[in-house]
Amino acid sequence: NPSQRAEKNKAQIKMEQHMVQTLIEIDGRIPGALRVAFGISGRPTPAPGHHDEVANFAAVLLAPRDGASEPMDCDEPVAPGGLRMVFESCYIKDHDEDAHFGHAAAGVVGVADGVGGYRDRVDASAFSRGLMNNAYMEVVTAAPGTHVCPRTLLERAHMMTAAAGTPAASTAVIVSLAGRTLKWAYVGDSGFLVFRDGRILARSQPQQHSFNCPYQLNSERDGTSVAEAEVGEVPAKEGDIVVVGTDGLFDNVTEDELERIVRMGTALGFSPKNMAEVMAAFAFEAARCGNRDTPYSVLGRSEPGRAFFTGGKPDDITVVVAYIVPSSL
Ligand SMILES: [Mn+2]
Repeated sequence: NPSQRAEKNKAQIKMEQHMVQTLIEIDGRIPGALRVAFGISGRPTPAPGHHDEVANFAAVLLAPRDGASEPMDCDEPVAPGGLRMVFESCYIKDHDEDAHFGHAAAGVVGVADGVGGYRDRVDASAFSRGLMNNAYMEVVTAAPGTHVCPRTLLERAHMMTAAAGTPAASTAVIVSLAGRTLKWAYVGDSGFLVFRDGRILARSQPQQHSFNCPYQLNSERDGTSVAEAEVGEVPAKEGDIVVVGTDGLFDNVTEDELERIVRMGTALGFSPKNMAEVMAAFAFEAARCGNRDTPYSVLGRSEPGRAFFTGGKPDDITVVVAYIVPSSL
């Protein structure tokens, strides 16, 4: 029916315009200091003879730290009262196959990334969406106050998604605040970082069969089982910042760059939303930059036949940022 098709086209164009507008808005929020420090474009040059305040600010705030002081965990007094998680997310679509969920009261967030190799056969976002929907439903229907075990949650979500015969495949990561402990479980290259005092305290290591071929969950017997998921935990502290994301973030932004964004964002009083947007926008720019080195290009160059491989990897970018705060706040 032509009029339905016209309506659909109109809706599509409207959505694309909205997306472009969103990107411009997010882009406008990348602070000038970050642009200087990371050499990305879009900042007016100061007039000759004028002091470059932004460059100065960047130099002071973003200088790489020396390795002198690792964060101390055990010898600090534990503050009275409990902890909770506040989180926000930013999603910049490419093929729109990423999915995420979060539940502040239960203290849990997760992201999933539909494997693009299924794109020409089935809806490649089916498994990632199913997985995150099922995880969310499991959390909302749990008794209030339940400490979420990410591995159990991922296992249940996987079982439900597979039982429905959901097509395609997905990587996934779930991080929870269970009492005063941060716990995680992940499969493939969706990952997380925990920052304390502006430095990385804990991080995921991608599970890959080969370059660009991560472990993945699917409905078949040949997929990865949640028994192979990487799991772990670390005691949480007020002020910890958890960043959970898909490879669209981690392939395009280095750990050092994320550390610097966290330090700058903390100094500027960023909300979790600010932090997520700046990270996602930075990943977006880096992905489209042909001549800079990214984690993707550095790893890619070690592959045969890719000696001159530079630049980023355009992809869906999902960033969830969770702050650990006192439960009284
Ligand atoms: Mn991806």
